[in-house]
Amino acid sequence: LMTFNIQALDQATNQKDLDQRMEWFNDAKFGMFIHWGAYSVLKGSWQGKEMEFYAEWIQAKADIPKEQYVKVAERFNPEQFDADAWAKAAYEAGMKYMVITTKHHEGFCLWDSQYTKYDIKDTAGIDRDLLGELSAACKKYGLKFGTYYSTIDWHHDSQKPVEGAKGHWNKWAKIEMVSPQKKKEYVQYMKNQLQELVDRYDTQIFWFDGDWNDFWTMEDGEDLYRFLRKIQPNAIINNRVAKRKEFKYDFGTPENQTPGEKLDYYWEACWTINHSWGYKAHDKKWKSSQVLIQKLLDINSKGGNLLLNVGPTPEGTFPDGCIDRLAQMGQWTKMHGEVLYGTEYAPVKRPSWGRVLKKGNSLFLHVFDWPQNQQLKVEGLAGSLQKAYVFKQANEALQFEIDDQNFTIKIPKEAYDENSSVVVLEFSPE
Ligand code: FHN
Repeated sequence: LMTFNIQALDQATNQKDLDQRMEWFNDAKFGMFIHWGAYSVLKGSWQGKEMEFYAEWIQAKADIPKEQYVKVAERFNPEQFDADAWAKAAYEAGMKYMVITTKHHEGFCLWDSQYTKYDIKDTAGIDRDLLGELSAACKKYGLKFGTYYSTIDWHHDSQKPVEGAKGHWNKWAKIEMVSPQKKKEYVQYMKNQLQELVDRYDTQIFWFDGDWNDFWTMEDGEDLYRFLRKIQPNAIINNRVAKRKEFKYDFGTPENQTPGEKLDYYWEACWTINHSWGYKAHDKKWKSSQVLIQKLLDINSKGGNLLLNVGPTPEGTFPDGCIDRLAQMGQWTKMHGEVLYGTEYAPVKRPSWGRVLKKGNSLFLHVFDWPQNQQLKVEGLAGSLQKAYVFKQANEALQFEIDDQNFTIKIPKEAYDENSSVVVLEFSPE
């Protein structure tokens, strides 16, 4: 295997261009992930048995032979799909971009690709341009449109499961190329399809997945990263286009959990509202909107974005549990947009009572648990504090004490309510 030359890539990615490309993303803070495909038809169950693990892995977990799984894809029929409703729900939740699985590991394409018959047109007989409708709806609501593309492909004849692969990532997670020639063909297949996603849907975000296998996509001369830089220069690319452990361009994508500290590169965490990316009829364990908002703020306080996932039904609707969570998050983001978007990591010690965001010369103390002693302590703060007040109550200055780099702000009891869970600290310009 030719080693991946990350240094060679540096010429293709200088920090100034990267910062310029990532600016909208860095300000956006919050996006919607959509997992929708042939797997949605099965709703997480196979032959009457509810499967464990993610619904989009059902072909692997139930070990469904390819020819039998094609019959599942033939049943994909999103008769209630309403792109405007999806984009509107994302917009009203306060999300600034949307990333949809155009081809997940199963290999089924959510658009009529000229490079395969395994797509919505030739296999499922769907005449609608689903991605075209969705990218247009995202444009209407001012959302950036992004495309998830799996580098592993359980349907393509270039790949086969690694026999005897053990454990959680059973045989369909570890795949290998059947021959060097087939690998070349597959890399070209990917490039052809990614070109289609650019030409037809003007994708602004390439979201790759499947890097735990091999990063053949980044071998010199064949690497997808440089290819995409050329065909869609302003688009941003997640780091699973290679091995996410070594490769951090354009933005890193740790799964679900978030790091303890700020990362020294652009990054985004993805999370599900329940516990499966693809639709699982029996998974009703919806996280509360409070948990989701606190997750958003935790990630933002460490310099990252939250990509929150919805797994639509096979008919093309959002599950009920998602709709009300998204609406509740929208109420919060609408009220707190000023102290959320365009913020950045605040260089202070992370407090136990909440999370801190920075914007210009202000700090926003997002309080999750009001301290009983009515005092908010912020440690490791530099700068001269001019004014402290509860968000939207700027004319009621709060008392504060300074002890070296530790600030204690006194909060009157009447300020404690869920609509004013933010304290603003204004510092004099450095
Ligand atoms: O295997 C996929 C999984 O199905 C899902 O798409 C998540 C989303 O980030 N990514 C992979 C697991 O890391």
